[in-house]
Amino acid sequence: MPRLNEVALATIPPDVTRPTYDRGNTRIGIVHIGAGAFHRAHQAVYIDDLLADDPDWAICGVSLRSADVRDALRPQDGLYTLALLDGHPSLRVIGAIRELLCAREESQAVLARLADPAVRLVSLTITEKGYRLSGDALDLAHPDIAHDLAAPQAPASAIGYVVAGLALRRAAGTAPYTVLSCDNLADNGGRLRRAALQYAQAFDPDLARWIETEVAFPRSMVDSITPATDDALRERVAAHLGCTDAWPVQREPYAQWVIEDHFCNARPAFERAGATISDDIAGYDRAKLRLLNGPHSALAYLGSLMGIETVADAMRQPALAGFVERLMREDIVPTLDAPRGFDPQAYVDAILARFRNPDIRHLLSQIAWDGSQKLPVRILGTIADALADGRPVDRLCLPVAAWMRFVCRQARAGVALVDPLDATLREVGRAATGDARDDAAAFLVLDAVFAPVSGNAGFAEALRRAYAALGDASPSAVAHALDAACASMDA
Ligand code: CS2
Repeated sequence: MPRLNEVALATIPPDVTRPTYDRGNTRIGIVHIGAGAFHRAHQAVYIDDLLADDPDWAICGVSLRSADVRDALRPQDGLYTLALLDGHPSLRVIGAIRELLCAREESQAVLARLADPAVRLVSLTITEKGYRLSGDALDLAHPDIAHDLAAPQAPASAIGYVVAGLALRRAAGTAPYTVLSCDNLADNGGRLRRAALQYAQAFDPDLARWIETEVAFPRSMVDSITPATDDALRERVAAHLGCTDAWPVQREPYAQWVIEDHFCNARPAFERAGATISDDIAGYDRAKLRLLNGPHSALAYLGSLMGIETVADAMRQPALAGFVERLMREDIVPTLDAPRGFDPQAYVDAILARFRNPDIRHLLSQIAWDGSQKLPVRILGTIADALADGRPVDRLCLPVAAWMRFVCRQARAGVALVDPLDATLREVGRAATGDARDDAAAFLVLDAVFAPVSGNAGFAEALRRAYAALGDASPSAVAHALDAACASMDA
């Protein structure tokens, strides 16, 4: 079977949507760092919708370390297939990515792109851990950051590249690019800005001042459920297209992108592709992180302990589905500062329906990755707010306790965790005895994880209760704890 590329594009069946614009006429205007599945299923699709009207915004997709995406897509001229998962999955070939680079192997080419005046936007999806933060500040001791500070012109980290590119532009008298974080972090733009300033300050205070006054770091909220690519998808795409695609992507039909209206250089007309440009995105941001990502992580840890594989399967378990719904409506919604016109209960309804979508096989194990990075933004901030308002946090603590049990179980089984704190977590997990007081104390010293509730005695007590409530963390013990958590709140 031939490989998907510009030539093969002419042979694919007519029901597959494809670029309506002449790709050869487009110009690269965006460098995107972290060209993984989420970027390709989300932001690149919005850009694909815009290129017919404005060809100046094609994307150069950069992976920092792995050459896998470049090696899969370069032979395909950057083309790949998006499957939209609903009752009748539809396929679409996306043409927005014109160039793929692996920074570890092609550092000079990445820096040259960043310096190119035609590039006016640098966007990022590097996941929570890619920001190299410890609590709210940049982790200057992280090996990548230490490496970059010693040789800022030859960086390894995302922050290192963003700042190196800005330094080249400043030296050349080129206007800076806007830096747009598209990760699931509260105040993602603000955090990235502070990290970039802290980093630049450490080796070139003049550059830091220039960045501070000249460069915009808008915040954004991104949303679309994007299960990892599997062989079933590759086979389905090949069978339909009549050519192979080494790395198609899949997602639910729903997508949302809210972007703060704060740019220091030109920008694409995102709103024409359905994105929202807003002055105030903090409300959207918080609602999404707390009401979608928080419950996702709750399902991931509680569901994994119960031996469940996917989000949709978890939603078919009455104890789990009932618990998560109560968590959302009664514990999380009161902590939101909802944007005007936003109906939180309708938003909950929509999220629950998305979680139940039977056409999506979204593995709980994928969501369980990087718990040490996700829990602070997804659940612990909610707990901190609830405590400050004097509301009960017992139910909110159950997913956190389930994460701890999950860590212990993986550690005992000798299974590596996908988590930057893997080594530490495995040590804590191996030493755990099941005693709520001792185990909670061992986890609570992980400052970077528990920063939002640091030193709060009420939280520590509730966490111990939740941990004890999970009993031996067997499926039946977890189901019992979930029922009991709902019943006790009714009493
Ligand atoms: C998920 C998110 O993997 C995870 O941790 O919670 O990727 C989630 O599917 C997206 O944020 C939805 O927009």
